[in-house]
Amino acid sequence: MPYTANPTPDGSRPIAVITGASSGIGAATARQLAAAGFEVVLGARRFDRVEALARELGGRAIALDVTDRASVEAFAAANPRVNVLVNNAGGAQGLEPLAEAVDEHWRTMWEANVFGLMLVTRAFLPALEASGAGHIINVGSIASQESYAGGSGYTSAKHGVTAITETLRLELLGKPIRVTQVDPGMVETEFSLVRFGGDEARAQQVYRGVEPLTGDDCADIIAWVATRPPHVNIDHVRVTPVQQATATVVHRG
Ligand code: 8X3
Repeated sequence: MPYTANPTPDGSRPIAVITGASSGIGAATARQLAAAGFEVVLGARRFDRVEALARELGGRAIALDVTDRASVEAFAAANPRVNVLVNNAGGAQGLEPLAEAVDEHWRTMWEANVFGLMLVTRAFLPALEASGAGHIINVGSIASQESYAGGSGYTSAKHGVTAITETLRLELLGKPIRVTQVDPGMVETEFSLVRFGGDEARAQQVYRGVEPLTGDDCADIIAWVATRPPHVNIDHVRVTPVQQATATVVHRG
């Protein structure tokens, strides 16, 4: 659905920065925000993919590792103006019970989903405030609100995202910055393939008998929240396929 970006207070073209923009929800968000009139700045580790997308959308691509402070600070320095920041980078690794937790999986998940979120947000806060009408949109997960067996590394990291979103809402009160969290359930992207280390058969099982959300379904919500009037703050949106009631209760047809 087409939405239209709000005019900026200084009349300049609004700029949206999207992390993890090389695929899935991030890439779909870049497309929809560009269609809404934003100039899009795409950050991702896979620079070749993000560069091609930026070219297609008339935006800019920058190599970005959200877990690396120097990379994040260079990314922010290259983008002194920003109106909307979509913190989408993140993901899951493994589905082991805590008794068999894999240190490297936990480190990766906490670094990407939590520490990286802090680094990017901290780096862009001055520019978001200076814009006069900034917006931080954190992409969480159904795992930001629920726990499930085997998921403790990912669910604890995504619960951390919720804590950060809620904290920002308190700390930024009185400043012209909106804060939103969008929590999707089952979305067919590279998420499960990455989680299961490239095991396609296992990844496909996750969506067996379900019509999952697409990256576009989530991007539609992100574009919608980003284009509400500047005084309206959508705090939280949770979205699942109609066949998914909770993280673990799914109707498979
Ligand atoms: C992905 C949803 O249920 O695999 O964020 O944690 S779930």
